[in-house]
Amino acid sequence: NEQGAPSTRAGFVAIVGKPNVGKSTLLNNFLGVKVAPISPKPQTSRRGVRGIFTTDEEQIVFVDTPGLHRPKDALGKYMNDEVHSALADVDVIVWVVDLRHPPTDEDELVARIVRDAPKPLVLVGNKVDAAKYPDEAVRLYTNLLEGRTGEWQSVVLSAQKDPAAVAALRASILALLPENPFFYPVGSASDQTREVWAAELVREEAMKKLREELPYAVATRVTSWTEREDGLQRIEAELVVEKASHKGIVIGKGGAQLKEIGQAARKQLEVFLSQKVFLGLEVIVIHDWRKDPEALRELGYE
Ligand code: GDP
Ligand code: K
Repeated sequence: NEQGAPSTRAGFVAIVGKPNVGKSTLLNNFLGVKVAPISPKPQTSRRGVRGIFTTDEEQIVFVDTPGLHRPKDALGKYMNDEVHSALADVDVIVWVVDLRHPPTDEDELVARIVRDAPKPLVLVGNKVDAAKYPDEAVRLYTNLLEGRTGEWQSVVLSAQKDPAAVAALRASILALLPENPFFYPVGSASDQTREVWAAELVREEAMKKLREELPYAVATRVTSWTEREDGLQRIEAELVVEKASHKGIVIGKGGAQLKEIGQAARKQLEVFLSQKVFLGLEVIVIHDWRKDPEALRELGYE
């Protein structure tokens, strides 16, 4: 720009579509290298953030669209302000459909919403790898957008099997974003997975509570991370100690210590993820893990 300052693009993107068309698969592959939201700007912290993709100059914040998870249930409150204002608030809408099948009622419901949304739209015909009549399907889905006045484009791909196509789609989305400063500052560890990031956060909280007792002897890892339909993030993590005697210290009297660690870590996770979190913590013993190269590698210490 005129001041010579580096200009950045950033914006909010909603991935919509009926269940099972591949939205989560697409999002996960968009993120590829996942970046943890470090500390959101105050005005953005209330959104349901699903993930963030950041390059040196660009940032996509993928957000939830309340009310569009189960289009069928939304039928009654279809013209519901919630969905419309959620979509009016984003910069780009990505509508995912499953090319293996022709549109259903649910697709038509979603189509009606996105057709009228005043935002750039990308129609993604997914699962082309398994579609018998992809061209025909694309035509049928495209027909549902008839009458749309706003800008739109379409792409056919396999979210699961074609990373190059997913990357190309991400590039087209980036090109549609407005000039904006980043909404989330970029963390230094931008090549972390969300699991590694969450494990580190749990470890930090554990270290705060255990500082005197166990300065270095706790490692953490996330063993599972699933997401419920309503957005709840269910995260299971392990605190790994070196000795059976350490286990008792981490757990504390009647489990009080572990409970405190869990509560503190859960609160942090909820702030950063802007989602409700269930955090399950377990303490396990791997004898002398700090001297065992394999254990170290497994725990993320290269
Ligand atoms: P969502 O409910 O829209 O988030 O859909 P998911 O991402 O959970 O995917 C639903 C199912 O479709 C899963 O079993 C995926 O493995 C599968 N799937 C997703 N993308 C593709 C694809 O490109 N090709 C094929 N054949 N299956 C896919
Ligand atoms: K899903």
